[in-house]
Amino acid sequence: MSTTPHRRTLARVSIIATIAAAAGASAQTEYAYDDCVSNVTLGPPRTFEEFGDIDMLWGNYFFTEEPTEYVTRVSFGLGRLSEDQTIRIWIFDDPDNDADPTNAVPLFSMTMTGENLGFDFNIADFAPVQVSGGFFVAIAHLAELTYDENDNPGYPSPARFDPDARADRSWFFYDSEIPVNDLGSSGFVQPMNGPFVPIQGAFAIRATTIPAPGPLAALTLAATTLTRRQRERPIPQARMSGAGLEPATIRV
Ligand SMILES: [Ca+2]
Ligand SMILES: [Ca+2]
Repeated sequence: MSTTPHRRTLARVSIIATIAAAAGASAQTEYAYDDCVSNVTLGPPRTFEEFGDIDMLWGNYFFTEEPTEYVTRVSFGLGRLSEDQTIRIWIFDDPDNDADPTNAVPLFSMTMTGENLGFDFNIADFAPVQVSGGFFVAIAHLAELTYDENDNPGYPSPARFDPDARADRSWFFYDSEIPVNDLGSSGFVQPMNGPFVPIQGAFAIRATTIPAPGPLAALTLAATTLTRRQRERPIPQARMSGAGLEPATIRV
């Protein structure tokens, strides 16, 4: 008995799906500096009151192990957010691969609603984003100026970090609006080992990469690239579990 054309088509689809799944699972790399205990959060000092709301962007600089890889997931811990919990995830490529992201070029961004999950991570999955050598993965959030019952100004502290981790690969930026096409021109720029940082450390931000998208992912990437020109693609949910400790907050 011969196989019908219909069955041959189904078999081919099944094989492609299997190959794509195997390629996706076989060689994921997760880049991280934190050790899962990121117990300090960072936000603007109240002396910034005269500037009003502060746009923040903070991130980790990584080097790909292979010449080219594809970021498919960003995981990140958060501290206290503004009442508007919108955060934006950014991926930049650094053209000169010098561990300094101030001249990095934005490749991708998406918004979602973030949550302070303590030591747990918010997770964003998206179509593969190609990076080479040095790349910078960052979170942005508008730190809203508020006043307490005694009329004292204050800001949330959304950037969560691990004080035990290397500090030279984590950077943060403040401005009234972060100039993402020229990060170095931000009003305030600091690496986390900089002179204005009283507690040093690495942000709880991780990137997961694959060496190359599988055939199905490549199709998705092509479709996504077309879609992204028309609209932003928010991922609706931040995954939530557990609750964390908040023993320290710094204001820089
Ligand atoms: Ca690069
Ligand atoms: Ca650079």
